[in-house]
Amino acid sequence: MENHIEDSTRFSFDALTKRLSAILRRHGCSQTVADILANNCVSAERDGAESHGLFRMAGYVSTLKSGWVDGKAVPQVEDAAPGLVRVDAQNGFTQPALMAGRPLLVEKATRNGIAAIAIRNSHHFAALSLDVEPFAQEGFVALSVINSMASVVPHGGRRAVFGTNPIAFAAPRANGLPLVFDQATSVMAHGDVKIAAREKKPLPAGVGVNSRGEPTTDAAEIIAGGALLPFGGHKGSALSLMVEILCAALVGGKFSHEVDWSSHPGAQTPHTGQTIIVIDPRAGAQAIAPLAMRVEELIAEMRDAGTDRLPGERRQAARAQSDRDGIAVSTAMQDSLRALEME
Ligand code: NDP
Ligand code: PYC
Repeated sequence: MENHIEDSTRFSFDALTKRLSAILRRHGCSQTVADILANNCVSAERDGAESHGLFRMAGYVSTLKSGWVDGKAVPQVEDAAPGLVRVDAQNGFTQPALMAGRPLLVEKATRNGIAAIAIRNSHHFAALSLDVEPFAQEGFVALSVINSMASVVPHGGRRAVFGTNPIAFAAPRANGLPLVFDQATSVMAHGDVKIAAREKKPLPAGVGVNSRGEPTTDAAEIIAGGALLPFGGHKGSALSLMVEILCAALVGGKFSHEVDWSSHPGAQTPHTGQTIIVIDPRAGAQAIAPLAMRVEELIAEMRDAGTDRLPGERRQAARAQSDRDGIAVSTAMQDSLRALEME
């Protein structure tokens, strides 16, 4: 399907996924990995997650070419404990590792009421919402965290130690699509800073500092040796600290400040870890109201209090439009994809 509007063209999900998969294959991914990553990237674009959709393709290709990541890695799943699955991604991407460990994780969460997956030796360069939402679609509550590369100054600190370290949460709703939030623990995601730098747009005050540690609203200065700040001062900083512990110390991976890709020029994907905790709200809950109904009650109260936008609603609206009309791809992005097809 193609449908031209202004300076973009709309493509079907499948057409775009096939195209991205072919690019990833061309640059060193196995067919399995290429299909999983392409699906993930197109899903983010479909959901209006500009900083983690097609925009990431150039980074994936550059990283594959640098030899920093193994695009053909086969993840090793370990049955670590009754409530814990560990996966060694073998220096591959995180999404195939999650896919490999998922059946055992769901089995354990169903049997125990709760289970976690701890993925190490992995690269995540994507939107975290896509990792948790499918669990809520199956009736589970899911919470995931992921660390990245040092780009955020801890509260009170003088240099970047934390990654932008997002937290994503998903819960089923009785009368709607799952409730999902997905947010970096920095004031702004690094991807959005890169987009602002490309478009030469000033950032709001309070996003980051330059290489001398002075406040700046220039995105280019943040990228060139500057750093981001955690959202909410010491509170966001504490959440980012927790993400580091859950994604490095717990899983056996690197802290964001330990990611050193200097020997692989062109590398962009953080080589870190991921943790997902999955809870089955149906476990032992015969005597209490179903969680999905209670979520609905809370949302009704929020609406009554005046809330007109829930987290995830913009994403859902973008998805609905993409499903209806196709996914809009700008002319500039089409040029960029064409270049990756020729490289
Ligand atoms: P945003 O600040 O844009 O949004 C964070 C959350 O708040 C979303 O769930 C969003 O819902 C919701 N939201 C935004 N505005 C409102 C509002 N006015 N009222 C109610 N809810 C609102 O996200 P970030 O910039 O922090 O993160 C962007 C993406 O970057 C995420 O997908 C994240 O996973 C990704 N990322 C990935 C990293 C990695 O290492 N892989 C590192 C850092 C970030 P909605 O989505 O509907 O707008
Ligand atoms: O946008 O902050 C970000 C990011 C880091 C790694 C992947 N995305």
